[in-house]
Amino acid sequence: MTTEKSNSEYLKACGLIPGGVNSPVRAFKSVGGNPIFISRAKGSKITDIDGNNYIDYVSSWGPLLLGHAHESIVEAIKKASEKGTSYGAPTIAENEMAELIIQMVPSIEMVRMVSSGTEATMSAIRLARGFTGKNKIIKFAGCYHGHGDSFLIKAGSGAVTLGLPDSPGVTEGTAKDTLIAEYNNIFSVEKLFNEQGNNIAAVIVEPAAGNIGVVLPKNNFLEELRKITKKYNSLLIFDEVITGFRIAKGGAQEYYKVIPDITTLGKIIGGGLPVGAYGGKKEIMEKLAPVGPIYQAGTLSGNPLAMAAGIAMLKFIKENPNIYNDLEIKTSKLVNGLKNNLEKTGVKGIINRIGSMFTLFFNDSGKIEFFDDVMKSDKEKYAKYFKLSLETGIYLAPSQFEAAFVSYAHSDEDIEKTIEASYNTLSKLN
Ligand code: HOZ
Repeated sequence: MTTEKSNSEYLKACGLIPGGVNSPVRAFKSVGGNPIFISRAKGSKITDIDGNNYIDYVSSWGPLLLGHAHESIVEAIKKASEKGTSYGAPTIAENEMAELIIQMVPSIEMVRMVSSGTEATMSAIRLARGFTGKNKIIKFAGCYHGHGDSFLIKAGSGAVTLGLPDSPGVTEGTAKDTLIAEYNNIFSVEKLFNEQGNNIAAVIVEPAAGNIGVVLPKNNFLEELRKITKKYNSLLIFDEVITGFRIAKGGAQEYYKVIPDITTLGKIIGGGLPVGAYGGKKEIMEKLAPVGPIYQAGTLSGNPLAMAAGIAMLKFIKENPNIYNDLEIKTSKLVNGLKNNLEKTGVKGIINRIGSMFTLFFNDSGKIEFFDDVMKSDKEKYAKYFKLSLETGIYLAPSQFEAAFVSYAHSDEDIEKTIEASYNTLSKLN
C-alpha cells in the first residue's frame, strides 16, 4: 500500500491551507503520519487518491447515516441544482424540511435553518440569553458545541485532541460567561446554580457526549438537568448535532425521554451538505427576528441544494423505520466482535456505544463515565491501532477522542472484515 500521492498533495496543502486541512480534526497530528486525500466514496467505502479502498467509520464525522453517495440524496441534489443553487428568498422546500423536523423531533415546535452545527449552537445561546434576559451559560468540560467563542472553553473534539481546549482569541469577557460543570456530575451543576442561579440563561449539553469519544449519560443525569433548569427558569439546550437522527428518529430526547427547551441539529439533517438548525418551543422561537427582537440571519440559510439533500435523508428515515433496528444489530455485532478481540488479545480497552456510534478507548479504568476517565486513555496505543487499521483498509477517526459511526450501507461482510482486521491489529499492540 502506498500513499505517495496523498503525501505530496499534503505537502502542497501545508503551503496553502493552515496545517494542510480545512478543519483541524482531519490532520493526523495526534496519531502521526499524513492525512490521506480522498478521491471518491460510495456506500461504506472511501477511496484515496492513490487508489486505496477503506471501510469508512468516520462517515464525514456523523452525517452519513445512509453511507456515501446514497442514490436518493444524489438524485435530489442533482434535480435541485438544475433549478438554481441559491435564491435568498423562501422556497417550499424550507417548509417541507421544517415540517419533517417538527414531526420527527419531540421538542421542536418551530425551527430555523442555518448552515452548520456551530451556527446553530451560537444562535441557540443568543436566543436563550435574549429570551431569559440572563447572561451566563453552563457547558460541560469535554463537550464540544462547535467553534463559537463561548464554547471554546474546556472544549472537546479537535480542541482536546490537539491540547487546545481554551483557545487564544476568546476574550476574558466571553469566557467568564461560560461556566464549566462536569458531565454526569449533577452536583457540579447544582453548585453553579446555587452560586449564580439567577444569572444562568441556559445549560447546553450533548445528551450523549460524542466529542470526547462516546460517553453516555448516567441514570437520571438528563432528568436532573431538566429539573434544575426549570427550577431556576433557565433553558435546557440539547446539542443533538451528532445524536439527532443518529440514535433514534427523534434523537437522544426521544431515546432518553427528556424534553429540552431548545435543540440544535446539524450533520444528518444535511445529508452530507452543510446544514444546521435550531428549534424548540414556539414561545421561545418567536423571539427571533423578524417576529421578535433577537437577531440571527444567513445568506445561504435554507439553501435549496441543502434542503433537497436533507429532505431526501429525512424522508428515507421516515419511510424506513427499520433503519435504527438494522443499525443496532450491525453495530452491536461489530462491538461484540471487538470486545471478544480485546479479551482474546489481552489488550485493555473499554467500548462505549449507543446505537450506531461507539468508541473503543484504550483504557483500563473499568468504565468510562466522566471526562477524567476519558483522559486516562492511552493515546499512543490508539495511534498505533489507528495506523495499523489504516494499513488493513479500515478508516477510523485520527483521534482517541472521537466516535466511530456505522451507516446503513455497512454490510455484514464489512463488519466481519473489520472484526477480523481488528483482531490482527490488536494482536500487534501488546
Ligand atoms: N463534531 C465533529 C468532530 N467531533 C466536528 C468535525 C470537525 O471539526 O471538522
